[in-house]
Amino acid sequence: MRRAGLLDVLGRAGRKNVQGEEQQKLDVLANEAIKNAVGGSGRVCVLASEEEEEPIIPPADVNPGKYVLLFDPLDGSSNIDVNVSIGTIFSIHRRVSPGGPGTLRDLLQRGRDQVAAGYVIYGSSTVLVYSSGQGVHGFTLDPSIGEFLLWNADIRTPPMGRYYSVNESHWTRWSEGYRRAVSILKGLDGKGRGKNARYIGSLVADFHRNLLAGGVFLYPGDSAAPRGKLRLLYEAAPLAMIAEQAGGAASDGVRPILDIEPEELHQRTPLVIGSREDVALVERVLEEESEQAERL
Ligand code: AHM
Ligand code: MG
Repeated sequence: MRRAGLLDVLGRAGRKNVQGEEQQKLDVLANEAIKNAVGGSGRVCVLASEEEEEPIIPPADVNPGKYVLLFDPLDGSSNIDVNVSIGTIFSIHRRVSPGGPGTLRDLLQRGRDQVAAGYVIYGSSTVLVYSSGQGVHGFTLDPSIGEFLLWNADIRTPPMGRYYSVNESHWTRWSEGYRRAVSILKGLDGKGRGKNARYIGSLVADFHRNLLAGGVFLYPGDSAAPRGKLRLLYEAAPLAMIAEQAGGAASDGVRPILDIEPEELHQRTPLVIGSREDVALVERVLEEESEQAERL
């Protein structure tokens, strides 16, 4: 990616992925790179990618491993061509099927059962953040030696944040609950100072900033897309594990993301993620609004 503008790897690949979204050349390259690196490693029995409709079975000459990998090879595709931070998100489960090639059942597990999850950001520096259930650890790539070096052994997120991050151009399609929640985050209820707005449009980068500085990221469902845009298994669940492990929270507006039982591989979910008290505030407002709607 660092040399993307110098090679013929920018722009559209000329085909659409399973979500019906235009694939970029780098989406396709990143997908192949991860499949090649992990698929043949002997550690996984099945993989699933945001860019591929079906589960990916490792080559037949490799013994199936005991883990399962789900990944979004390049998150923030619309930012690739404009040199804005993008990333890779990964989610790792232990297989539940007894042996042989992995199955759909291995892939459709609750976020709560992840053994590890994390992301890499390709930003002003390349950063890896992961958790295996004992806190969140951050590493920075030192390009002079080609190694990731520990920069934060125990990342904690502030209980309440400075930022709110949401694509407000969708305001007219939101429910009354989301409109009121975002109004409060902006301080329009007159009770607090309100938060600063920050929105990059790359989930990994928006999430990472809010993880470190404190804040809440929202991608609501709306009248055009009731379950929102983001994918449960490739985006929401792995970042939810990081958020919770760092002392934050992640919700679909009603329940913790990590408790959702997935029904299909490319399932979407509304996402409210970040500082604990901010996520709780949004959940509370949504609940009040739905109670009021029931009374009417
Ligand atoms: P992608 O995985 O195809 O890149 O799509 C997901 C991205 C997220 O990184 C980001 O939060 C969101 O889409 C931005 O969407 P929008 O442009 O609707 O705000
Ligand atoms: Mg993505």
